[in-house]
Formats: sequence, structure tokens, C-alpha cells
Amino acid sequence: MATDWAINTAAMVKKPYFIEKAQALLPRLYRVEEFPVSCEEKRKSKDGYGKGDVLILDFGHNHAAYFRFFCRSVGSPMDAPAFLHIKFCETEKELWEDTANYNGWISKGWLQEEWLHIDELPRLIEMERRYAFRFVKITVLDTSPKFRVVLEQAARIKVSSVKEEDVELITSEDALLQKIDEASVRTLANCMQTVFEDGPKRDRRLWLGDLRLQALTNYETFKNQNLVKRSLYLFAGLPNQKGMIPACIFERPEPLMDDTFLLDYALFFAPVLEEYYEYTKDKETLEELAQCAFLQMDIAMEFVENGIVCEEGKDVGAGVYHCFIDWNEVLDKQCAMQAVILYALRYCRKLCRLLGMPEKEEYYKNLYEEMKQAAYEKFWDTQRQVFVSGKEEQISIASQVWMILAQAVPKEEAAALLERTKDSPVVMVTPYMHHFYVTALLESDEKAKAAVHVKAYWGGMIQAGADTFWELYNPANEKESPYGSHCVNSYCHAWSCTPAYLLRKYGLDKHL
Ligand code: RAM
Repeated sequence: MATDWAINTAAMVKKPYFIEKAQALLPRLYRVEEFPVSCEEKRKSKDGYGKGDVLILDFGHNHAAYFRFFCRSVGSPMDAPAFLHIKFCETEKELWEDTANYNGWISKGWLQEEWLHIDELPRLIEMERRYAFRFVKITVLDTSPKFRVVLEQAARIKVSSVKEEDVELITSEDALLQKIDEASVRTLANCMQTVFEDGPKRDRRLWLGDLRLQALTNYETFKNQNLVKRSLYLFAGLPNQKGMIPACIFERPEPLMDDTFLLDYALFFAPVLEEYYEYTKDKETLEELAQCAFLQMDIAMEFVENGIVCEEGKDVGAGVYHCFIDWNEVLDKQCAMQAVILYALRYCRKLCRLLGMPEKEEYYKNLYEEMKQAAYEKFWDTQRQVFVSGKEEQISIASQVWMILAQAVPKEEAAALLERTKDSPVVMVTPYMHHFYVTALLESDEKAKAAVHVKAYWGGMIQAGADTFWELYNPANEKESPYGSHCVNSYCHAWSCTPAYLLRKYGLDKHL
């Protein structure tokens, strides 16, 4: 099912002052040359590669990088172009996936494959695009009966605005935890380019929901606070005519708002700003951007009637809103969205406190109480003692998690609520949602369970061969994808990097 989040009537209203501030913080990129750690070949002749021959290079780890190799011909003079197919893979299983019949609903342009016609050899081939890969598979589609090609000096230039070796990894006797930490740090490093990207394979751009989790992990690892600051100013500098922040932005050729708007993401501007301030004490940024955070809440209120947020996609006179929450297609999001508003209201209050705005703080406090009360009336099932959402009274993990994170559930009851609903068939499918599940366990004083979950879920990806964490992971369905085909899934995705944060911030390794 294709998702249409675009609001075509949205017009960008650029804020030049904010954009300039963001651009002044453009980071430099580190470039490191690397060579394959191993190479496997299937070829018929010892002397070069001919039609149908295959070369697979393994660079040891998945990274955002550029690729180059040297190619020359052997045999008779080249009487035809050399025709090569080059496939870049983040994981080993992608090497064998059939992409020719891809029919997902997002562009097949995301598939990391090229077809090269080379008319003259010898030549150093420097691929133009940046890819995300551990493996490169080169298939010789054709030469001619008279010549073959030699492929040599393959190398990649890995790029990031941070250096992985600057982060001290946790020391644990638990080898799996150690690997989880390492993969988390690598995942984040790959996504830290000139902005925080969601994934170096796809979509290679700054999304607000992803930014929230990247920023938190960054504070505990790379501490590149300026990249967070740059991201905040970019979002604040590219709203639509109502002041709503888009869910994601494009950086080039010049900063541009996407016409995708997600209410939950927009509301996360407040937590990102508040947490940025907590870690940096940068009062100027706080003062300049707080209005933008408050405005997102005003916009959210246009979709609230009698204390309840309306259903996603329904027009209540203020247009429609969309929200993300998780990639589970059957998830009813209304209850979780209500909780996200409550959650963001708490952060708006915090911002008011920091800025000395008692009246506004009081306003948010009252709004919170009102909407919490309304939430219990609408979504709480007294008999079953769970939050339900939608006409079918769906019991999802997401609804409970967000209500707990919104602190709408008394602390002493939160753990039992999670326990009661943990086997709901409406499962979580993204590491993004699993992160919030873990934080809901922490909010319920269930440190040991949180640690076990991190180890089981992210450890599950490691056991399945991950060295960076994936966009989607559903242990019950290895082909899980919201895009109609898992071939376009990203296997190094920003929102999956949080174990490095959870382990450090909460010392989870000590609770296993
Ligand atoms: C996907 C991206 C991104 C996420 C959005 C909601 O397209 O992968 O990470 O934030 O969805």
C-alpha cells in the first residue's frame, strides 16, 4: 500500500536568518581510503574476466562510501564496449536478491546498481554516486569473444562527518552486547554526513523523527552538538505558510522543505530542542527556536476537538493531518497520536520553565490535564485495563508505550500495563518503535527487562548478520517492508542506532 503523506498545497516560507545560521555550521567530511578484506571470483579463464564472470568484494563493514577500480583489457584489441553490472550491498543476502522484478511503490532508483558501458580501456573507473555498502558484486555482462577485462585496485573512500574511533565502546563481558554497541556507533557514524541522514542508502536526508534519536545517541557518543544545532535551524528555517515544520528536508542544491508533513514528527521539535539545551546549555538557540516548537503545538491543537485528536487523514475543517508512529500497516494511530501530543506538551512546559514563561507553562499544564482526562474517557478500557484505539478497539503496543511515555499512566501501574499487552498481535516493526518500547520499560522502572529487550531485538539483527542496524526488523517476518519489496529497505538506518545511547545513559549492560 502506497503511503501518501504529501500536502500539495504546502508552500515553503524560507527564513533566511535561520538558514544562514544552519549553513554556517556545515561540517567538513572525513574521507578514508579502504581496500577489500576479501574477494571471491567465479571466472572461466585465468586471464581476465569474460561474459558471465563475477567478482565479489567484501570490505568487512557496511559504510557510506565512494567506489573506484581500475579496468584494463587483455587479448585482442577491444572490438566492443566492456559491459559491466555493479551492485552495492549493505548485507550479504542482498548479493543474491532478484531486483530485476522489483515492483515496490517507492522508486527503483534507490536500488544500488549500475550498468556500465566502457568504450576505452585502460581506465580508472570512479563511480559518481555515494553508496552504502559492505559488498560490491561486479558481473561482466559482456566483453566479446576476442577480449576480456582485468579488474584491479578496487578501493572505497568512506565518508562521514565523524570518526568512529573517537568513540570509546562499552566494555562488557557479553560479546553480543559489545557487538550491539559497535554496530550502533557505526550506524550513527554512517548517518552523520552534512546533516543527520536517515540512511546512507535511502532516503539520505534529514527526517525529524530520526533526528530525535540520532541526537540523543550523538550526545552520548560523538558529541557533535553543532550537527544537531544545524539540523534544528534547518527545520526551523523551512516551514510551510502556517509555520508547520516538514517531516523531512532536502539539503541540496539548496535547503528545501519536503511537502510531507507528519504531526508526531513536527511535535518532536520541542523534545529535540529541550534536550539539545540540556546537553549544551546553548541559551541563544533555545530562545531563537522555542517559538517554532510552540507553534507546532498550536497547529496540533487545530486537530483536537473536546480534548481528543481526530483520526489521521480525516478532515475536521483544519485540513487533514498524517502521523507516523510505526510502519505497521494495520496500526490504528489515534490513541498513540493523542499520547504524543501529551508527551510534547510536557516538553513545551519544560521549555517555558527554562525560558521563564510561567503563564504559558500554566496553559500547557492545563491543556495536558484536560487532554489526559479526555484520553481516559475515550481510549481506556476499564474492563480490560488497556488503551484501545479505533472502531475495532485495537490494542496495540504502540498505544500503551506512548501513553506511558506521556506519563499518563501512574508509574506503579505502567509495568503491568506493558506486561498485559506485550503479546498484542499489533506488533512493532521498526527499531524506532522498539526504542520507545525500551524507554517505556525504563519509565516503568523495568531496567532488567529493558536490557533483555535490547539484547534480544538488536542482538537478533546481529545474529542475522548485521554490522549496522536496519530500518525494519520483524523477527517474525524477515521480508518485512512497508514499500512493497524489501529490496529497497535500508540496512543502516539512523533510528536504529539507539542501543549506544541506552547502554551508556542507563547502564543497561549492568542489568542483564
Ligand atoms: C521513511 C524513512 C525515514 C522515516 C520516515 C517516516 O521513509 O526511512 O527514516 O522517518 O519513513
